[in-house]
Amino acid sequence: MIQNEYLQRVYADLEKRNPNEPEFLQAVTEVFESLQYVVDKHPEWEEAALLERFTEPERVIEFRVPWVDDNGKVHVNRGYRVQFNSAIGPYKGGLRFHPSVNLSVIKFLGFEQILKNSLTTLPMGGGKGGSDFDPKGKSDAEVMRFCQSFMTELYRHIGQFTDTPAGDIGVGGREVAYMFGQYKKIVDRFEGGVITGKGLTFGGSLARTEATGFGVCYFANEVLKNIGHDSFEGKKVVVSGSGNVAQFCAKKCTEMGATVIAMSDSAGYIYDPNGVNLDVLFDIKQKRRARIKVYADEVPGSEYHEGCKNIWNTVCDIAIPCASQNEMDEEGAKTLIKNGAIAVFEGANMPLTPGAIAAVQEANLMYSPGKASNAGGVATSGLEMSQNSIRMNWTFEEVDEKLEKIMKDIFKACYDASVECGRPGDMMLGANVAGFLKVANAMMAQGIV
Ligand code: NDP
Ligand code: 2IT
Repeated sequence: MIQNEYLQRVYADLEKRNPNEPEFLQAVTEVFESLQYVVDKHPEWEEAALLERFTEPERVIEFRVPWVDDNGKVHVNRGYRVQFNSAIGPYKGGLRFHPSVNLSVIKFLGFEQILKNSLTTLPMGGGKGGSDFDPKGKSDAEVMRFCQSFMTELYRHIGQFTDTPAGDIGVGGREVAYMFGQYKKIVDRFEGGVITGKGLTFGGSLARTEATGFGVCYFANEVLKNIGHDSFEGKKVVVSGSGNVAQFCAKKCTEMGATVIAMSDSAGYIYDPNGVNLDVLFDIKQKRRARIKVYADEVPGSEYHEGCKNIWNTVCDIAIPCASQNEMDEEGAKTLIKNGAIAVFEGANMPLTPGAIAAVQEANLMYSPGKASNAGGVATSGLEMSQNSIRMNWTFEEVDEKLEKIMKDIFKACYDASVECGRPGDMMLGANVAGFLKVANAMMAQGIV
């Protein structure tokens, strides 16, 4: 519940003006519930209409993306880029290609990205984009033609000092490469810093592919150590999803001594009591682009269950949702709690519904919001841009070391803010407050823009 009068008024107005944007309103509510711990100390924010400006994107771009499939049929998708806030740096954030993409989803992601990027300690503003295009089942040639058409419009809005996109759901190395190729052809310049997640032979950074998933585990490890006086050692972990974030999250927590016993895709989940064989999983997902069901056909002792949400019925110590927004509802969270879980760390953006967050917090589980625990991906995108600017490549170890330090620093910033607000260990509160204060300070300094 938002108690503060100013925040209530801004929210009521936002709700009135954006009635068809439930995901965006959900993300704002979560943040406002935290900001009420600091807003009273800053009457100057209200005078400067700071929260009204903070919740209104600086620019929203929506465009037509026509493309031709392998049979010569013409398709039209919708493209988006929401350039939300540039107070502390150029807009930065991924592109999502998924049929569920709409303006509400892109605005919620762009809004979260402002605070996440602020937490990384790097100079990056917040933005997000994407399309309702579904890359699933499309040939490489179709994906290439779509990416080229998408970039033929997007190119005029981006640049290393303006806005730097990257990947997200449905956008990985293949898509980033096609988009970079088209950008380079149109502008006739090799501008590495225009997009991140590039291939290693054309300006990509070692460890960017691994960064989000690894970062989630580095952050989780800090929470386990400092708040729970515990570690991943010997823990049974459930990781939902089986895409980029889930794969490398599973890899790192296995390295840290845990056993990953279940993973999913949008159709269902696999259970492997012996620990998911990541060589097999990576081959199925990265090389064959096949369904996770194939894993149970190939690995003796494992099982496949239809329905991705049922993954939360698996008895485990730690749950790390790494698929999509609202993938864990209150019922899922309560089942985890009943089964004795000690922690939920978000790998995806906003994977827990408000009811699930309330249940997890009430039961006193360790919890981290995505904007803190998955910030390692965009942080390493920032490191990719740094390398592009200085025209050098750091080793895997160098990047990984910087990533780990950034995740530790984010934990500390969130923890310190939670202490200052009188709720030590509340990582949601800490992340929102620490992320916001830096942006607020910059916005106040820059005048009414
Ligand atoms: P991928 O496209 O690589 O993988 C997404 C995974 O989630 C797939 O297994 C997919 O299954 C599953 N999934 C997607 N939508 C749904 C849904 N509605 N319900 C259930 N399962 C679903 O994406 P990423 O791994 O890159 O992204 C995962 C999450 O992490 C997203 O929330 C993203 O915003 C966030 N994130 C990503 C970062 C990055 O660097 N890539 C950085 C920070 C956060 P299927 O194949 O069946 O669709
Ligand atoms: O949600 C995210 O932080 C991402 N998809 C990564 C964004 C980026 O610019 O690397």
